[in-house]
Amino acid sequence: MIPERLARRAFGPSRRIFRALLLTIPLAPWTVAPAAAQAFDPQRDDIAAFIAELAQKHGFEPAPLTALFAQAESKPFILQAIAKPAERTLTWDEYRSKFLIERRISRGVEVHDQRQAELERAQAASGVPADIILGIVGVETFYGENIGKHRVIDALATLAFDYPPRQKFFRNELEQYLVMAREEGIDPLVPVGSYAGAMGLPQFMPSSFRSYAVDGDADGKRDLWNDWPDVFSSVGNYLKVHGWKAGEPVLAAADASNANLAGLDDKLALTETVGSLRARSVKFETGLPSSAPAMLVALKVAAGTEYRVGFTNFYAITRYNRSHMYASAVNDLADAIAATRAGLPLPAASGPPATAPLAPSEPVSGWSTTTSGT
Ligand SMILES: [Ca+2]
Repeated sequence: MIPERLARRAFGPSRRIFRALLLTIPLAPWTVAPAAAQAFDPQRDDIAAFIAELAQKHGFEPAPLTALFAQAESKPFILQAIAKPAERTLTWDEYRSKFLIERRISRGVEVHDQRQAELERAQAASGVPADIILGIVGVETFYGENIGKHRVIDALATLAFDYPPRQKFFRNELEQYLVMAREEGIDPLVPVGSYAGAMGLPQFMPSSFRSYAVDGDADGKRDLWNDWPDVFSSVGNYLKVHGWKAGEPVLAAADASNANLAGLDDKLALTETVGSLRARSVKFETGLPSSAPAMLVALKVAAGTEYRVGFTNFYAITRYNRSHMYASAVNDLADAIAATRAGLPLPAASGPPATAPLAPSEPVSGWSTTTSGT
């Protein structure tokens, strides 16, 4: 699954960065995994304690949980995948070319044409354009073609019990998963997802599923594996809850070649406004008012740096995956799908790269957001 390896988008929404931690512990003992999958021993102290905790907190019967964990397997592949050092940081043009391929655009147009009414309902409910929803699902799983092949129970239990660096995060996700399965009437042995437990077409982690998944077709179930209306509505709802503003743009191409970037904050946050960026002589076009929150997005390309100005909706997409490049790719895929549907030429791959360097005090590495998904 090339996109997952490149982008390390294994966590879907709410994923966290832990690459830096991994790089400091390359010889940690848990990376020396057994060769074959092994069933968990539910009598193991930490697993027995986890079962007791779930029984106390959520009223689960311990016996079925014990039987469940006896059927879950610790997977060496998952431990290897999670501990794999991040690949070289891709430049934006490299990253973009992985996602903005002709088949991903044309398949997005097909899905739109096949499911237009469902997309329009999701758009009406959330304010998020259908093409952005398709952009997310297209980047995440190629519209469901790459949803992952690991049983979610195996992925989460392996990382919760056999991967100490992230055990707190994954024990919580495992807990959320078991509660989710009970709420949704799902056999927890059945769902599959990424090696890190991201589920379904939109790659929601269990905590995100419980908080943001929506029953888009009102059939009484939230099904992000098979039910397209639920997928579309859930992606729209996730972005809406994370601040999407209906009718507003995601970003604008920018010329920062003569801009004053001194002291500009490189955080993935709306630290500027349309007016403050203009005051720095960043040139871009938007109908948004001067007071509108904004951020300068610096995308490293082979020939220099391509600048964009991201607005509130850009920031909302980064709540799905905390990466400038991810949000930019979703935007560009959405634009390409929209242009193709309208019979227009594809938007330019990128603007002319500006070569103006950041001010010396700027942490340049902080600008080149890695593809490590966060
Ligand atoms: Ca449903």
